[in-house]
Amino acid sequence: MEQTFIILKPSTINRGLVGDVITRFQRKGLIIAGIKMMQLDEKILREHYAHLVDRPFFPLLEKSMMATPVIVMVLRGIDVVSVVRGMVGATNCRKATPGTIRGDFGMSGQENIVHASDSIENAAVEIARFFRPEEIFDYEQLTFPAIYSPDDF
Ligand code: IDP
Ligand code: MG
Repeated sequence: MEQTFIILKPSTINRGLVGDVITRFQRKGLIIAGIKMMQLDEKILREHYAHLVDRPFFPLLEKSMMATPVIVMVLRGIDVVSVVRGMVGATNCRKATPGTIRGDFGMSGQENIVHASDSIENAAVEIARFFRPEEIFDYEQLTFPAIYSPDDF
């Protein structure tokens, strides 16, 4: 089943929103396949945000992403990459639709609560960057038959 990669950014940690954000993913019916806390450094951020290293705001982004440890997660579900991007909302929290995580929990473009992979290909690369294979668990959550119909597969 498809997997995506999430970071609960320092804005989530500092604002005490860890439970609220994870609850949203669980209520949606997404399976937590991996979860841990870690301190990011310049090396991993330059890889993770390679598409932004030349942007003027990159030093500020780097500093903000290292401000506290973060929580990284792997979520599993059918079409999970696009489902989670929809749940997360537009990059700038002020423009994100109410009802999305960024739309409901933030007011900033940069301090925007979560990272979520933007494609299946990038999800695979990001999961491999942040997790060892043995940190990702393949198990059958008991709610699974209630979340999906055989028709969904
Ligand atoms: P995304 O997180 O919605 O996928 P990206 O364009 O991949 O957006 O940017 C990665 C992160 O860089 C954003 O989540 C945000 O924290 C930060 N960022 C993006 N654009 C800007 C900007 O114009 N100013 C400040 N920070 C930005
Ligand atoms: Mg992105």
